[in-house]
Amino acid sequence: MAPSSSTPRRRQRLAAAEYVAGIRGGDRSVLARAITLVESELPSDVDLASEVIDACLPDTGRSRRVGITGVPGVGKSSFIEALGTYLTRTVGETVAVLSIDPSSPLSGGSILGDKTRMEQLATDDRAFIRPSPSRGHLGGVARRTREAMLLCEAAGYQNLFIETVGVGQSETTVRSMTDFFLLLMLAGSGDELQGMKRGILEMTDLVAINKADGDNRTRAERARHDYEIAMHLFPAAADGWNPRVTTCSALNRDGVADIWNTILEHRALLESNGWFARLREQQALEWMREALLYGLEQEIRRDDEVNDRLAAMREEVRAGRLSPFRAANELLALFRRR
Ligand SMILES: Nc1nc2c(ncn2[C@@H]2O[C@H](COP(=O)(O)OP(=O)(O)OP(=O)(O)O)[C@@H](O)[C@H]2O)c(=O)[nH]1
Ligand SMILES: [Mg+2]
Repeated sequence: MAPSSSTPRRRQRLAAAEYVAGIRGGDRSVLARAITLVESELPSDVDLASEVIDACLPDTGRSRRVGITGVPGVGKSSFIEALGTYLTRTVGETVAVLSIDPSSPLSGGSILGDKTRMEQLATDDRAFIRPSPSRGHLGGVARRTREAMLLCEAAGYQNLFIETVGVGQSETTVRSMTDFFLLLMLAGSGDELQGMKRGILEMTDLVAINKADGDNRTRAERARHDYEIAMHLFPAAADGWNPRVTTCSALNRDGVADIWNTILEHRALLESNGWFARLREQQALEWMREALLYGLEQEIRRDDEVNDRLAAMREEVRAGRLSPFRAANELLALFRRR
């Protein structure tokens, strides 16, 4: 398939039933078009998108949802290529890959980068790769990723990988929509252990020190040891899973099968102790909360009076003449009075 142009082409929409039938039938081009539909901000598309998602919902929930994070360049895409092809070729399962990259206005570039870094997966019949929606703030991107994920599930993909750059809030968002959270790290100077946001480590199910190859192997083993000690100090998680630390080489495809077995083991544990159902409930509730906040924000943005007042108030707040809290309350009151 030729890389698609980044200029949005307005293609004709299908009817809701056509999207649903295509998705259920595993038609990748219809799936891709349905994802474009849920990514659309056009009010006329929003209702159609909801209709498609509602119809797909009964077919969702059966995949393994895995979040993969780590700093730029740690090897997330290479790892997904290695694990993805392991699943499609050795295990014989299907894989869909989505990414969240809200920070980068240039993600048009990284899309092409990802396609080349996932060369084998990109041309694999059992895989579907969807670049991140490049526009919009995290809330919007998160909503669209969640919905894209459900569409992929309805299309029958057994494993879903969501890649996110580990530099901000996006990990929390990805954590809230996945079952298993994998953090890729590099063996560094050790300073990063201190600098590492504890919050990210605490929500991680598995830390994998990547690029454990060549001269780097020993350092990777040492880093593994350090992280094991650091994570051991965390209070035990309520779900009964003890986070682990391992090493891998996405380049040489070492350790990838072991990591997959860990993901399966985690799933089996959570299913046997009842936490898996709770996890999925939490994901659904979080989706609702996000959709509600997002919808409200959109409504507020569409209100001209509120927007004019908002523009004026920004100046007042910036100059310190008005408290941010008062400004927000006044805007809400104005919105309610409409
Ligand atoms: N030696 C070695 N190099 C690796 C390994 N995994 C990835 N790389 C290299 O590291 C570079 C970055 O890899 P990517 O897979 O693009 O990393 P990424 O985390 O997806 O990067 P962003 O998407 O930009 O955040 C590439 O040049 C890879 O070839 C590994 O296990 N060993
Ligand atoms: Mg990448």
